[in-house]
Amino acid sequence: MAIIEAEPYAFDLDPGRASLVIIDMQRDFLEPGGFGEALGNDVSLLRRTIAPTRCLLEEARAAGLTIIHTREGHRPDLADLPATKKARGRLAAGIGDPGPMGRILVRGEPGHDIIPELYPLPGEPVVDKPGKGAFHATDLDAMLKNRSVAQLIVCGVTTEVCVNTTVREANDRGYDCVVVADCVGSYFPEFHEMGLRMIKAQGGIFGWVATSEAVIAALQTAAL
Ligand code: TIU
Repeated sequence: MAIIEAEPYAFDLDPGRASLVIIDMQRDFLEPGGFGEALGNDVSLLRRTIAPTRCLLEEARAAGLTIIHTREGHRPDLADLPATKKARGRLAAGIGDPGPMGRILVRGEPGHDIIPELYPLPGEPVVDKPGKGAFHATDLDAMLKNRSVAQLIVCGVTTEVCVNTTVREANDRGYDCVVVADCVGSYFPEFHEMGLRMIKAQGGIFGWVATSEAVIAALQTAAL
């Protein structure tokens, strides 16, 4: 066990039962020309998460944590794309349509893939998810249970959308979640701030919030 200095109070990390879950660090959200930009967003706002997430990923790999990556996207035939999700935003170029990085949010297209800085190693599961939450219509819960994972250290984008949805899903399934403040990001700074406050309020109603520095310190202590 190791202690992560966190809010609203210290988190007892059990590295043998913890997973680093990196949510949707895809080119479609972090690079120009993808889905994020199609929605009218400035993708540069998310890019500050890359360097700290890379450091944490390397430490988590060294500590032997289960590493899981997720990607939001759809089958090439779009059979798993709700009509409502396709219609939302009345976008000129939306999900499934061609863009500078291939068909937007479609599996197998360049824009759908994970950014090179955080690319999964062979053996690290990648969960392809059609929704905002990583548990909806995926085998994530089964994979975590098969590995006896009970604690999730959560990074990724965006704070108030896929990160919050996933943490809420995980919380209801009995997982303890630590959201890493500098490794999650939003196109809206105020939503990022409130997204973190919503998680840790009321005694940690959905989980904990910590810095990557604090998580790395705990991982290094556990390794001693
Ligand atoms: N639009 C937005 O903020 N996010 C998403 O659509 N997906 C994720 O958060 N991954």
